[in-house]
Amino acid sequence: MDADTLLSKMTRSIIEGDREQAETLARDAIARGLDLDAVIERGFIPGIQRVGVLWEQGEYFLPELITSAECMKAAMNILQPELEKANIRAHSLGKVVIGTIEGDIHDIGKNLVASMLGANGFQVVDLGADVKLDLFISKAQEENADFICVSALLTTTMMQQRTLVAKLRDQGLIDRFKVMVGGAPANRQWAEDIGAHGYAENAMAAVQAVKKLSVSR
Ligand code: B12
Repeated sequence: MDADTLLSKMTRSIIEGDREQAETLARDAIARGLDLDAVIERGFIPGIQRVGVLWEQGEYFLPELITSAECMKAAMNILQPELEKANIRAHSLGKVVIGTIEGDIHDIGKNLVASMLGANGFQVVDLGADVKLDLFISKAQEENADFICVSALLTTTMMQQRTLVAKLRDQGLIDRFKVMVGGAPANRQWAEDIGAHGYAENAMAAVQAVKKLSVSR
C-alpha cells in the first residue's frame, strides 16, 4: 500500500467510525516510519472535517459524531507517544498551558494543537476541556508558562476567550503570558479585537505562530 492510499484509508476510517481500522493504520504509519505530522494533517484530520460537513448537511447525527470523535482520539492515543519521543530529543522552546474554554467540551482540535506543540519542542501542560478561566491563569502562574493557548468551538464559548484576555489585563498579567486563541469560530480579526497575542487556523500553523511569538519574547 502506498502512502497516499494509507492516508485516504485513515480519512475513511474516521468517517466510517471504524476504530479498529483507525488504530491499525496509526500503528502501520509508525511501523513504516512515516512523517506523523503529515499522517495527522493529511490522513486523520480530513476525516473529522468531513464528518463535520456530513453533520452540517444532516446526514450524520450525534451518535455518528461521537463514534468518529472517539476513533480520532484512539488514533491520536497511538501516535501521541511517538510524537512525545520526538519532543524528548528536542530542546524545549518554552512552556505552554493549553485547554478548551469553560462550557465547551470539544477537545479534538485542542488535543491536536497540544500534540503538535509537544512534538515540536514545547513543554505542554494540557488542562483538558471545559476549563475554568481562573484555572488557566493560576496554572500558567504555577507552571511559570510562556504561553496560554485557548480553544473554543462554540460561538457562545468563544466569548470567554475575550473574558480571559480581559482578566489577564485586569490582573496585570497580559505581558507575562502570550495568549493564543483558536478553534473553528475564531479568526485573526477576532484575536486582534480581543487583544490576544496570536491566532492560528490549524495545528501546524499554531506551532509556527507560537515559535514566532517565542522569538519576540
Ligand atoms: C466532533 C464534534 C463534536 C463532538 C466533540 C468530541 C470531542 N471530544 O471533541 C461532540 C459530539 C461531543 C460534540 C458536541 C457538541 N457540539 Co459539536 N461538533 C463537532 C464537529 C463535527 C467537529 C469538531 C472537530 O473536532 N473538528 C476537527 C478539529 C481538528 O478541528 P478544530 O476543532 O476546528 O481544531 C483545529 C483548529 O480550529 C485549530 N485550533 C483548535 N483549537 C485551537 C486552539 C489554539 C490556541 C489554536 C492556535 C488553534 C486551535 O487547530 C485544530 C487542528 O487543526 C463540529 C463541526 C465543525 N465543522 O467544526 C461540531 C460543532 C463545533 N458542534 C456544535 C454543537 C452545536 C455541539 C453541541 C452543542 C451539540 C448539542 N446540541 O449537544 C455539543 C457541545 C457541548 C458542549 N458544551 O461543548 C456546532 C457549534 C455551532 C456554533 N456555532 O457554536 C458545530 C460547529 C456543528 C454545527 N455546525 O452545528 N461536537
